[in-house]
Amino acid sequence: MKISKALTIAGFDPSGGAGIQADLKVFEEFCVYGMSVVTAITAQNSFSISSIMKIPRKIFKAQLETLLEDIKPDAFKTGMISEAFMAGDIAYFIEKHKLKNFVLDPVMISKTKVRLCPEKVFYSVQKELFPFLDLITPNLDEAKFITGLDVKNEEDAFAACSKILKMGPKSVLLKGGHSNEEVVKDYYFDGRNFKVFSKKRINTKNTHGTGCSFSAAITALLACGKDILEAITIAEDYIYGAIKNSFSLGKGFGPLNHFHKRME
Ligand code: PXL
Repeated sequence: MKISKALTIAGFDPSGGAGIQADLKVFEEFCVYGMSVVTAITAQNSFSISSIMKIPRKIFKAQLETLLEDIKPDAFKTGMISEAFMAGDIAYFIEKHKLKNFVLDPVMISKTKVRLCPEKVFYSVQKELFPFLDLITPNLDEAKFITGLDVKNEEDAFAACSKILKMGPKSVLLKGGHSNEEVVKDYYFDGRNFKVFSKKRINTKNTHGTGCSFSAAITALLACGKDILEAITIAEDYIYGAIKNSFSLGKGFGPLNHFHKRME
């Protein structure tokens, strides 16, 4: 029996909705064996992040080194990167172990408006990691930060995606969920194919960890051997179902329903 393996390099969310916790839950839903390297421990619930401990370099690097000298993931993703050295260390191990199928979710600010990746750190991410990316999944704010462009329509989206591709990633999925539109549009571009995924907006506040879960689903599907566009197409449907079946938990933003497929 061949079991596909995926790795997430991300932050720890005790509330279970975002970060490593979300990623591992999603990997499991696609029958992919999940592994994780932690970048930061957040103290958070559904409405706030009260404290963050960034993982010191020695143990961050040791996690990657020890894991990867033994097991090679079929695909991997990064989420919250809290220190500049992490980008350099990840790049080093990508080259050393010839890691493939890399999805980067440029996590910058949490839903509760806490900065998870300082701007200065993101410049290191850009320099060290963009050249290795098979896919980057920015939301509108992150795309604006990366490109300086406001995306208000399809033409803007094409321009922003084109600009990001020039920085190294092989493909971009620009997520429109943070717009105020009734139809949510995600834009995919790989330099040849430009595709728009449109969905009717689901009105719910229970969307904690949507970005993490989405990039985790794509990563899991890449680990299973799907190509990027196929992986995104399946992940779009999975996330739509997970938002549609999301639930209230705590006083703030509840989580997605990661196991909705098993409840049908
Ligand atoms: O959704 C962004 C995100 C990523 N990673 C961690 C988080 C959050 C948002 O709260 O806590 C660890």
